[in-house]
Amino acid sequence: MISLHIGQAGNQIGNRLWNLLCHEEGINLSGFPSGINVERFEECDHHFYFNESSSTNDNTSFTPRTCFIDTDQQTIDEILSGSLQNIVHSDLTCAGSGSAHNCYASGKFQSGKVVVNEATTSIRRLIESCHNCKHLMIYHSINGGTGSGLTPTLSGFVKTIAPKIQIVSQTVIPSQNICQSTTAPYNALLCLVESNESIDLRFVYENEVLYNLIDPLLKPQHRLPSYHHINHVIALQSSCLTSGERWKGELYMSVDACITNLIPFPELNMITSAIVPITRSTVSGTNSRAITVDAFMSNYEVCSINTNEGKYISCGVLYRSSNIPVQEVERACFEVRNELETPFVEWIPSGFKVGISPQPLIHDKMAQKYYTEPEISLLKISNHTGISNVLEKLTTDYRALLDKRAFTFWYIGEGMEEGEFVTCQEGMEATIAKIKKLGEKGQNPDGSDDES
Ligand SMILES: Nc1nc2c(ncn2[C@@H]2O[C@H](COP(=O)(O)OP(=O)(O)OP(=O)(O)O)[C@@H](O)[C@H]2O)c(=O)[nH]1
Ligand SMILES: [Mg+2]
Repeated sequence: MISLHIGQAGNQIGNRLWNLLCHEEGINLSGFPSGINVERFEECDHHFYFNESSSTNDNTSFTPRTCFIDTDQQTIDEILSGSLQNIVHSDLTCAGSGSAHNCYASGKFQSGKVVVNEATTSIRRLIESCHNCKHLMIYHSINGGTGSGLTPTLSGFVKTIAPKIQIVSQTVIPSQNICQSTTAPYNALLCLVESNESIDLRFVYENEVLYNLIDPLLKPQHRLPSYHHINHVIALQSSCLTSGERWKGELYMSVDACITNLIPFPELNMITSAIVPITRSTVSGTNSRAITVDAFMSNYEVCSINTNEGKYISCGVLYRSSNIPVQEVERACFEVRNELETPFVEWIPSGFKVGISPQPLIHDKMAQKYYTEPEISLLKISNHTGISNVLEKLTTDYRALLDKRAFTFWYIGEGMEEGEFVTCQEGMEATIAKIKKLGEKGQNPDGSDDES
């Protein structure tokens, strides 16, 4: 796995991610075994996230297989002078000479141009440094200019030089009710449509939803959620997703299997997730049945999707616990699907992919202050027809700006063609129509209905 952190949000999430991964794998922030939990360290496949090297005195050290990229030097300086300074050195970073000032076209053309050669060289070197690189994970927000404009170029580059690498993204999309920048709808839609072919699976997050989820956890300590807190949830999602590959157990689920099971058609690649019982203030149970039922009956999703409306297309459930019977999990999933009648599309008879990691979820020091470490936790990842409402809201905002041709001169001035705006809108409208059709009763994926 190679991790790319693009733009300010991507870099800040990266900061939390590598603090967490080092802590849970038993590696200190200088890249050496920390000696804290020897068992956890020894049972882990560190090669999933790290490159290993031996130094002269036979000390094994680990280097994150990652690159921190931004058009803005300041973001990179913060990484190089922050908590990761002894493990992320400047050869794992690429900085430009000025931000893309919230304009996708600048991130794609002008500001992006300054950093793109160095970034592609670094990515090529990272791919060559792995024995058999299977996945690349991109962390970014698509509200600003760099995370939206540079990502399609870099993911397209990876698909050109290494088409077999599966690209997964952890994408912060504009929130429905909080204003983050006036041009966010353009940046987001242009990026989503342009990178749709190169990104195989995309996990989406809305900051507003994350704030609301974790606010009750912080209230008792009179704290308000900050990026620090919500970035931890995004980092935790990656940690849970890959936990089964790093600590193999009886029912292990690979990232590959996850992609195959979740994506029935390439364009339906937007996935929502929920981590239970982390993102809530009360723990309703400590067995797999209780948390499975809770994860499906309540809404802990990290984007503004209502899973009680619409239908699941496919779904993955990944448990983390050192003591969890496979039968109990299988029984819980059966119950959710059949007895509680969770709505699934009719044309996928078995909508679950199940995995168990024997390594329980843990938090690094910063996060231990706010989050609990349950004995059993569950990451639920869903391809759900409700994502069409999220995309529709974004498209409505995009259309409102475009109808007035507001701000388009900035984009055209940076090198975009005016026609691209309409093509993008039409592309997204077609995707939304397809998702909605899939949720209609008796509707087959090819658009025909059961009676015809
Ligand atoms: N979850 C999360 N969201 C962030 C963070 N920092 C910024 N954002 C969100 O991302 C949006 C802008 O994205 P940035 O990542 O700052 O922009 P950028 O990709 O650096 O692009 P430019 O600054 O325009 O070149 C902001 O409006 C925020 O909504 C962060 O640390 N975590
Ligand atoms: Mg920036």
